[in-house]
Amino acid sequence: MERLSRATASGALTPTGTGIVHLGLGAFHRAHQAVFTEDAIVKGGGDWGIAAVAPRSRAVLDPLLEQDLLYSVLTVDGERVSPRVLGVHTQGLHAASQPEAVERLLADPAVRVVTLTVTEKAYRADAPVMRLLLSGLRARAATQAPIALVSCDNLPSNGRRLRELVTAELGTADFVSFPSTMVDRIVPASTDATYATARNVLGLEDRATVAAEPFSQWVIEDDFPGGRPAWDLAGAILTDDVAPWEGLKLRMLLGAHSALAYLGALAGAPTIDRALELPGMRAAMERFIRTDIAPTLSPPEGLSLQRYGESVLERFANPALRHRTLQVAMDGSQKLPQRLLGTIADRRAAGSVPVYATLVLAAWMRFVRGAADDGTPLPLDDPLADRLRATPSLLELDAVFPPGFADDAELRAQLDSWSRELDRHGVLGTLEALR
Ligand code: CS2
Repeated sequence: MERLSRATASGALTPTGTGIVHLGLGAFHRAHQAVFTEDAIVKGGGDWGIAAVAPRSRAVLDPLLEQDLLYSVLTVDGERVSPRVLGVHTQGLHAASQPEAVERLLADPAVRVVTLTVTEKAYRADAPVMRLLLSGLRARAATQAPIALVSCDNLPSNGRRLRELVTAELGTADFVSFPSTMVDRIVPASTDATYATARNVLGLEDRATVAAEPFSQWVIEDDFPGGRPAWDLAGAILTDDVAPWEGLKLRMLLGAHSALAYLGALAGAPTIDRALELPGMRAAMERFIRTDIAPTLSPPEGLSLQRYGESVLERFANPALRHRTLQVAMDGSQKLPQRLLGTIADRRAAGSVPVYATLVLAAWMRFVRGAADDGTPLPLDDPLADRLRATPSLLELDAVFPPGFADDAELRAQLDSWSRELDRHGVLGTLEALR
């Protein structure tokens, strides 16, 4: 079968220039920021083509380069598949082997926006991708050409986080802004099944395709000193306060996502939709959302927490996504603070013990021990894996838990009780008893 390329796919967008550097060429970027940006160029114009930088792995970069930087996004919803070929990328670079080329781009005044999807664990000055960003900014200081650095990672106040990191290393840099954003679209890692679907619907071989859910959302703090694409025309919400959106996404959507990942993996569910179908799981998730999470949130104006919660579970139920529980379970030590521990801390401060949130925490602790309920080994893919496995009492780990957790007797008692339940009855028996 012929390969997707500019020769085989007519009509793909050809940007007029490169205005954006994107760091982190994963599945998420290709189905989220790239799509918003292509739509923004089509609707609002501008030389906003994207130079995409793969930090370490060439697994996506090489196929993309072989395909003239074209790839397809397959929007999947039950049985329906809608393909779309994207042409918004103008360059593809490999940070580990081409650092100078990336630095030159970061210093180029024509580039006015940098977007990042580098995952939670890269927000430290010694992460290679951050070192590269910092050296690019040092070079840029010569012209002081305005630029916005846009974190698209699932961290609270992601813009402020990035600002603190950058200014601690470079001092204040007035030519740089750090808008916070909330990004949302479920985009699982591609598998052989995704490549096969692409062949079917495109009639072409696409080794860089991604499948994603229909839902897509981007809420952006509007602070772009060098201008920006017309993302608003592409459906993004430009605002001066991202915080309420971020709380919703981190605690409600991602809290429930991680809950399904750990409880599901322990019970042997390979994917998120299958985890949600386990007996008693949906009811447990509904109560987790309603009784533990919702009271800690102040939603954006006009948005109903109940409807948001329902829509989250509907999205997770999409059987076409086949999002692996083990993929979502990855890097728990980096994810749980913003997804779960804030909810627990807020409920404790209000005087209650969040029963379901504590069950999820107990499930993560059991997951860390490395075996599913039926004894099948479970991988621990986490930057703190060694420490997690070596620590007898995980609550004492201050790299993960805020102060106070370990001394909270009521919380410990609830957690111990769940751990005993899980030991005796597994996830399925525990959920059964909750019904
Ligand atoms: C997932 C997220 O892998 C994970 O941790 O929870 O990638 C999630 O699918 C996206 O943030 C949804 O927008």
